[in-house]
Amino acid sequence: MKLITTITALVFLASIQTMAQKTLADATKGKFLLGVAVNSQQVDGVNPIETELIAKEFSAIVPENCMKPQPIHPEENKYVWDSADKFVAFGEKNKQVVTGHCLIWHSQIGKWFFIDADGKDVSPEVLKERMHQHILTVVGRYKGRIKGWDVVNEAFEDNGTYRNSKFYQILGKDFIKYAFQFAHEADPNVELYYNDYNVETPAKCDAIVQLVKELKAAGCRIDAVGSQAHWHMNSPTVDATETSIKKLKDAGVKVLFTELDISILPSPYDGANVAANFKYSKEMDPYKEGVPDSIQQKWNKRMLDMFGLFLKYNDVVDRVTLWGLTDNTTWLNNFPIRGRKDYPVLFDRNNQRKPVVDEMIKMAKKSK
Ligand code: 9MR
Repeated sequence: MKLITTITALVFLASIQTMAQKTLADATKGKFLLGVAVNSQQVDGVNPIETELIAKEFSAIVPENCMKPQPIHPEENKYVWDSADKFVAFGEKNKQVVTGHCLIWHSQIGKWFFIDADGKDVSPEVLKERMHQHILTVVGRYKGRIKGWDVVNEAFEDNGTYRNSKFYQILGKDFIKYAFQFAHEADPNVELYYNDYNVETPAKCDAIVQLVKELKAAGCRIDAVGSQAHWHMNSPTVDATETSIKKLKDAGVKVLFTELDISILPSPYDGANVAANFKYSKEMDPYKEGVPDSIQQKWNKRMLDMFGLFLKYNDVVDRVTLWGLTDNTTWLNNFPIRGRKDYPVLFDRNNQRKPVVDEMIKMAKKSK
């Protein structure tokens, strides 16, 4: 009898152990991909613990910076492939799904893209041809090795009007259609995404839905809308997020949560426009010495509420990607105020998985 009790106890302990060791990527398998944004140091193995966690804990990766127009195409006749090549090979080695980010964006793009030798804006024809060359070259290089591309990033303002970017000024809204056409031309099998932040804002969501309809009507391929999901403690609401998922689903596209992080800090600003920058003050950086338990519990609840939505809509939610591996490496330590201490992702500053991940694993296992 005693032996049986001991064996039962051992089996129980072993199963708890396996449960605790299971990754969130395993638990979400068949529901959606679990991704992470990766920087070049992590691909290079500068901190081997980080590199190993990325390989082990996630089923998909996206490059945090190295495939953006500026780093990959800094001058008209110069492409820099080194980091992007290593990034794609890293994903293949780890059997992860690789996404490209991003082909056309108003930010992190060389000034040369929009001007001629005299520094004047190029004509619509020249800009269109530069987009064509850029997209054919970049997408073409990784043809067959990348599942999908963020084709156009952040083309709308929060009020639903088109962002007055150089692309928009020179080509009007058709620059988006051209980008999707060129990407499809470069790799007819690759998935194509439109990506933006504050997708939960009704006016912006409606504008994106309208764009999806127009692209489809023009015969363009668009597989999904990427909702960046740079979220805060109180915004967006779970309801607003659910509404945006439903609207996109009704528009006939998949939904990807492409850059998920939930800032625990007070914020003077709710967007993700990288140009935003506010002055540092101690009041805006309250958790320098650690997060009080009551606040951590609130953050956990918020992460779990949103995760519940991803699971509920897993018929259309194809991927959830964290924007950064650890609290140490997150961009939010320097945005929109430089030099703060934020805690927005799933691994802490000691590269430890946060306890909330076990809760997420349990939720994923329970859901259909
Ligand atoms: O996380 C990226 C950061 O390292 C870069 O300095 C920044 C520069 O543009 O871009 C950050 O990533 C952005 C992403 O490419 C697009 N959506 C907003 C992200 C956070 O700014």
